[in-house]
Amino acid sequence: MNRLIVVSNRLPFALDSTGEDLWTVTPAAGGLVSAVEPVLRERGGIWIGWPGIAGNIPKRPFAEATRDAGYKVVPVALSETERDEFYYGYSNEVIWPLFHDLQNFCSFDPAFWETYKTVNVRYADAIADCAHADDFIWVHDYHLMYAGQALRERSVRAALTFFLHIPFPPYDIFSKLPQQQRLLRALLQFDFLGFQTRRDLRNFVGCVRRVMMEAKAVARRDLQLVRFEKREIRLGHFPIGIDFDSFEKGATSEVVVQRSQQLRANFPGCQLVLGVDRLDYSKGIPERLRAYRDALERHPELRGRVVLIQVVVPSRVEIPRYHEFKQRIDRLVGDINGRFSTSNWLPVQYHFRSLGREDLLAHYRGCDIAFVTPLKDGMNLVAKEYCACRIDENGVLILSHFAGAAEQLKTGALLVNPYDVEEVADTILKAFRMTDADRTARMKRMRRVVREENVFRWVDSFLSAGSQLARRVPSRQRNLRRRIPSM
Ligand code: ADQ
Repeated sequence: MNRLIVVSNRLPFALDSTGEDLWTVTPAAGGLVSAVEPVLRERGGIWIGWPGIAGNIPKRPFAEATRDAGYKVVPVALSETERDEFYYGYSNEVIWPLFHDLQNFCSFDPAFWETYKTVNVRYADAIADCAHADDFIWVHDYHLMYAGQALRERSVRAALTFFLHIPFPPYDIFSKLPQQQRLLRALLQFDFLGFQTRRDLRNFVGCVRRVMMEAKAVARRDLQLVRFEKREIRLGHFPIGIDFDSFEKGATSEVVVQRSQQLRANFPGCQLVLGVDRLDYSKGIPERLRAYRDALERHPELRGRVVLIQVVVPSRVEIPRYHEFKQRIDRLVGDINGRFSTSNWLPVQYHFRSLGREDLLAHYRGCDIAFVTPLKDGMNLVAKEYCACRIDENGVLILSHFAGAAEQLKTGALLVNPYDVEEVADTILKAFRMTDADRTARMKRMRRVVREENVFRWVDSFLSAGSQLARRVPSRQRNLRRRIPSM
């Protein structure tokens, strides 16, 4: 078994200073950590990433935080300017909005690209310092797309693989990126590229065909190859899943059952509609609120009989656009509650905070309808977590066509275009009126998919596709590697 080196922007925990030599360690949440952490814990390896504080990394708290990890943790340090220009700047004000088809939200500041490269080179140095020829290097996500190129320049001989957690946009949108060619060239330095869905893979190949004239894309049955600079890069789609059993088991625990009953008891006679999202304009929260308002306006039978529980986790609030976006949500919630509430019914319950795991599970278990309507999303784990927690096989999922999860859950979910306020409003009514038999039939189908295509299968299929490559790479491609000039 090759040694695994996982590389991501953030480590699976964040350090934070709470005063003179006082530190807190907060475990990171989210899909990447819950997918990859158990694998590294079980088989050992190395995790390289940033511990979430700008400036020097304090030795003692870092050592304490990583002592029992079960794998080696290698920190990468970022200065405040690097955090601002690499993380907030290029990653989250250029790539994130562009790859979610929201090019008007981009700030194409040339300084961001320079810092993005500098930081990616630092990650590559950290990898090169500890990598051996037969290691399997797995780089994650949009923050580190340039790392492949920096690794090639360092003649790292291990298998270089990359997985993109967010969507890959179509050419018409990607072509707005000033660094389009440099970025594709950098990505093509990896040996193996994984995407969430067929759509993303197709978009990537389309962009390679249009932008990289010297690359040749070849489709062979279920394998997609790109030939570039005398190398073969393999591509595939690997929809990320969740730890189904752990959500299902958690949802049966006594405390979760009690809290979900409590939640329901707070809103007697109402169906509960749940939105759970990070604060992000890609998640379509204002559009969802407008659709809910339209549903209450045009379908009076819903008034007093549904409650929307919208939970928003604070995220990237340092970026001004996120701050403005929160204010828009606040105003819409105020408008809906001001217009429709009665002495004993408040149509929107809005929480701006992160939920603990038991509360999150209690919300999944206790709510009749999940309202997951991103404008675009790589996958969307909330949709899958909701299904895993519906052990009663009841519950309706309203899901955006533009979430990666739609490809797998379309046989059970009510799919909507999140921009079509009227369609979404009518779908709320449809969900509200749906019979138990229909709910069960749909939920069964979705649970089967989420159970089978779980996170362990995701890791296994990526690693096994990649390990075939690790066996292939030494003989065929390593000889062909040559130094590639920096762009
Ligand atoms: P995210 O954009 O973070 O992930 P998502 O897949 O929905 O989006 O994951 C969010 C996670 O945060 C879920 O596990 C959810 O349980 C948790 N969460 C959300 N709101 C919460 C709350 N209020 N309290 C507590 N927890 C909350 C990126 C991509 C996605 C892709 C994942 C994994 O943008 O498209 O699915 O990576 O690849």
